[in-house]
Amino acid sequence: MQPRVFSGIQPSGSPTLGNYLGAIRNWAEGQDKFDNIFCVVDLHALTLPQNPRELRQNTWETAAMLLAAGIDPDRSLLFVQSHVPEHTALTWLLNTITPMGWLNRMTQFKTKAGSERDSVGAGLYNYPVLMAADILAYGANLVPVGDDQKQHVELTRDIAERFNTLFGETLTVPQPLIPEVGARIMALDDPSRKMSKSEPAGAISLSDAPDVVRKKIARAVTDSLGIVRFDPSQAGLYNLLSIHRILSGLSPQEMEARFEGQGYRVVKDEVASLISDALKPLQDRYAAFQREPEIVDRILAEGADRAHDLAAPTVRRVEESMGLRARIQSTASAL
Ligand code: ATP
Ligand code: LTN
Repeated sequence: MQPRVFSGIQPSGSPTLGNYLGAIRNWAEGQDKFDNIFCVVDLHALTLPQNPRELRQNTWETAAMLLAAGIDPDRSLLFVQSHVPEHTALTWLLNTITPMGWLNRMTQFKTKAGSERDSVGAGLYNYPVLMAADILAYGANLVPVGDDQKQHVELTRDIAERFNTLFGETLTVPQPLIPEVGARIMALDDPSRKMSKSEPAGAISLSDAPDVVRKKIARAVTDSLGIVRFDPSQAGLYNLLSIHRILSGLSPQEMEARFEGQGYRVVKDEVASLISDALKPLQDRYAAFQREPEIVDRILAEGADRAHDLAAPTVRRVEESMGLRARIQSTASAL
């Protein structure tokens, strides 16, 4: 049996180049190697204020973008998180065994809550437990994510292990799958911050037209050294060269040789062209889904049914283990 992969993306805005290079592209490429489940995590998006109409629109767009980026419904299960009630049911059960101290350590909460710690919704604090429920409900073995989600996958492992210790072997302990390059694409306007769809100023959207891409890359923050080196201390340039590297397939040495004696303008022009070339086929397929939106709706409806069939037995086992229901199987342990 192939290892099972589960991953998710929030419909909190327009998917970005960071989402694509850090996650979506790898999901699409791994489809033949794994048993794949991908989810548009709308309940996670609700952890920060959303306009209901925009959330509905972003959920559809994100799903259509995943399909346009090569997620193939014949090889992967694609659905919307809120359509499958097992996610919230399992979240509550896992909440009861997750120590507050573990959640207090989550850096994403600290970044997203900022100085508003007392006024943000409790859902933002619980966010990682919902993510653990997403993964554990399907018994996923691998979780392909960008670098920023590593801590949440580690927490998911801890929760699964704790559950198994308390109630007997029930949950599969997953592993993160983080790409060697592209795991952390930085914001164009501030290379110390990650590119993020909820902060569109520094982001390239997957639907940006070539002239928009060119303008955004031309304005990307670099430095005044004027030397093209693949060196993390030149953060802005390093970010552009990392994007180049993934899309062109050139090694750092090859890139340094190619740009020797050239200014940053040349690098930026090439990076912009590489991005637009990579996005073109995706944008064409996306436009086709916009013309026939019911195709996407049907894929999501079927996905939700299949996801429910997969998740329900796990949640049932968790409930049985915790003493909420009578056990069905006669082979149950003495617990
Ligand atoms: P938000 O801005 O709402 O926090 P986001 O753009 O950070 O959203 P998510 O939906 O939280 O994106 O993440 C989807 C996937 O994309 C995750 O696997 C995440 O690790 C990855 N990802 C997000 N941003 C980047 C980035 N800048 N570089 C690489 N991977 C990224
Ligand atoms: N928290 C993730 C999105 C997410 C996810 C998941 C990723 C929600 N559930 C399960 C992997 C597996 C993020 O990218 N911000």
